[in-house]
Amino acid sequence: IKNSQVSYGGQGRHMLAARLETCRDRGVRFVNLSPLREDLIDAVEAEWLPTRPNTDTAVMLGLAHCLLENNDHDEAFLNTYCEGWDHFKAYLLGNQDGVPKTAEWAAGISGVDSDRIRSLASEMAHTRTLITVSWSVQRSDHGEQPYWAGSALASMLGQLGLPGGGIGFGYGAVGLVGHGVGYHELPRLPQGTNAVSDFIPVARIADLLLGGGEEFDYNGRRLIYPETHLVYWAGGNPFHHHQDLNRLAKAWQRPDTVIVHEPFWNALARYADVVLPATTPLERSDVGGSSVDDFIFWMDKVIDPVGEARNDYDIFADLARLLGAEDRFTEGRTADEWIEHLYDRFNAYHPAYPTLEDLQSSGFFHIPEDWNPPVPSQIVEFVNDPKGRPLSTPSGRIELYSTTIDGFGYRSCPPHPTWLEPAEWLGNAGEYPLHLISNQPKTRLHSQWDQGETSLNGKVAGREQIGIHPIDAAERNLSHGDLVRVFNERGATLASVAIRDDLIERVVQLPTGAWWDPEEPGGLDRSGNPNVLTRDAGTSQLAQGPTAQTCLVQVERFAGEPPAVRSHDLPELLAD
Ligand SMILES: Nc1nc2c(c(=O)[nH]1)N[C@H]1C(S)=C(S)[C@@H](COP(=O)(O)OP(=O)(O)OC[C@H]3O[C@@H](n4cnc5c(=O)[nH]c(N)nc54)[C@H](O)[C@@H]3O)O[C@H]1N2
Ligand SMILES: Nc1nc2c(c(=O)[nH]1)N[C@H]1C(S)=C(S)[C@@H](COP(=O)(O)OP(=O)(O)OC[C@H]3O[C@@H](n4cnc5c(=O)[nH]c(N)nc54)[C@H](O)[C@@H]3O)O[C@H]1N2
Ligand SMILES: [Mo]
Repeated sequence: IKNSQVSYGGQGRHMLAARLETCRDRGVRFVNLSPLREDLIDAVEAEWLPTRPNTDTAVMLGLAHCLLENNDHDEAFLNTYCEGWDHFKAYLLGNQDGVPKTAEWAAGISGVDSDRIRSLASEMAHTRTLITVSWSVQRSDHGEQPYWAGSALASMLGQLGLPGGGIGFGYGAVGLVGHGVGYHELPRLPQGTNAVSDFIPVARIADLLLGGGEEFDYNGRRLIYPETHLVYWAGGNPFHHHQDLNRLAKAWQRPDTVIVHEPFWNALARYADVVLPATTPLERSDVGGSSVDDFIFWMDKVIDPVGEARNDYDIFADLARLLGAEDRFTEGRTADEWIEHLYDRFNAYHPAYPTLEDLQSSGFFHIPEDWNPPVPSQIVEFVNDPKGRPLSTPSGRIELYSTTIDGFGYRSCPPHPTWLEPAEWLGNAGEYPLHLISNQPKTRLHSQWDQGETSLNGKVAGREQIGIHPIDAAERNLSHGDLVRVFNERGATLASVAIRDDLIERVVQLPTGAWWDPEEPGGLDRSGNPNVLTRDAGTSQLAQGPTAQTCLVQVERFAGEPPAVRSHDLPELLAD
């Protein structure tokens, strides 16, 4: 629920909590496998199976082994719809590595009771079961594996394509779940084509800046980090989203010039050579909506642009003029003229929608549900007609073993779902004994409006709160509200202690989004930003995604005079 208030779909009305309660009322049982109990609202009366971070793949393999052992797996489904069941089965049985992936094996890794893994597997096989895997588990070392293992487990249950069965991804992160609205059109800007075909996986930005000319693996290709002399950044805040911010700050010194568009004086603006002040949505008008929500909005300009702030569009239009491409960029329209043009054209094809003028005066329009009924998903069509509606995989089927990935020869991503020990986890913790969960913040979207009232109300003395188990707090002689230093070899930050019994022992939780506020370059962060601690390494050679949730830390009482938080201070402006 924390995450479904601000993301796409279901924003016109927040309905996810009510839909979950309806499920409960109809007898759906919820089982929450997570280090945090609060990942499911109390109202659904979930059973919480406390799980060590980054061990989901082991739990799923353990469940899969139980199904196999008891002949509870759907052999017919596996043979009809899946590729490579024999390979995966051999891995579950431990034929090659000598390690059968039993419930006891999974319990030893994950901390989930082996008897409960056994009984859960049986319950899953003998009732309609939906497995949902949150997006968060991909942000860890070998983060590809939990999705693949989950898909394999769901295939063994054989309920894919059935109502209320199968597997879903990211249900805890979008507001559209249970919405009953199909995908629909909205007015939108033409996207053009990028003249530059070079690219990097987004999480590899520091590697790019530090490693010009170096080669790296990505999805079967060998790519090269180009020499980078100029960074132009508009939208997004790398000093929020990136891992190991002290490393990023060093990398950020490499290019000759950094130009950013930013409405606020956050770390991105502070670390740029040129800051072009951009307007916020409150300083301009727009049409708001999402292709999976049943509302469209007129977003009226509330105030005139503050200071010298300008719309991103106008900044880019001026640049296009200087580069001799103004007409191609603007097609002769101002930002407001584009809104009119795009909306009117949309309206011509969709005459049942209000005119722009009507939308402007009513403020919003509720799209009737029967205008865009949901269409059957790709998986339903595939299950109904596996030959006629194949999946987009190379074999057209669900691949429990991938010959394509086998061909890549990646040690960090074998050709079938595999348990691989993460670089940092409770199973190898030493000097840094606590696993840090840095999840999405309750009181913001990422780093946005960190300076606002809602965000500030969630902090103590301007710093984020770190959740810690009573036993770990007692070991460190910590009380609620104490100031602590959270650290590892990558960095250190200050946070306020919140003692909680809804997370597991040796797990601490510090949400993302506090504006980065180092005392000096590479020094102590004063605001409680977890990304000075997280590791900057790719998930694997396959996806090279970020691995923020693979992170061990230590926590100690902060001795001495606490430094003031300076992240929201404004710069001193020099008069012309
Ligand atoms: N309020 C708010 N809502 C948001 C956002 C925001 O910033 N603020 N951001 C939006 C965006 S862009 C996204 S991508 C989504 C993200 O959606 P998610 O990825 O689902 O969100 P998180 O809150 O990071 O993680 C959800 C939970 O995963 C659990 N978790 C962490 N590691 C593990 C693990 O190894 N195993 C298991 N089983 N559980 C684990 C944590 O307990 C955490 O609370 O949220 C969206 N919604
Ligand atoms: N440790 C850890 N790190 C994470 C995650 C995690 O779970 N743990 N989650 C990751 C995920 S899923 C995501 S999506 C990323 C999010 O990372 P980002 O998307 O980079 O984070 P935001 O804070 O939303 O950045 C938006 C920036 O745009 C600015 N802005 C707002 N409106 C405008 C505008 O109209 N014009 C311009 N030019 N700028 C504007 C804001 O001031 C802000 O600085 O973080 C990632 N980082
Ligand atoms: Mo995200």
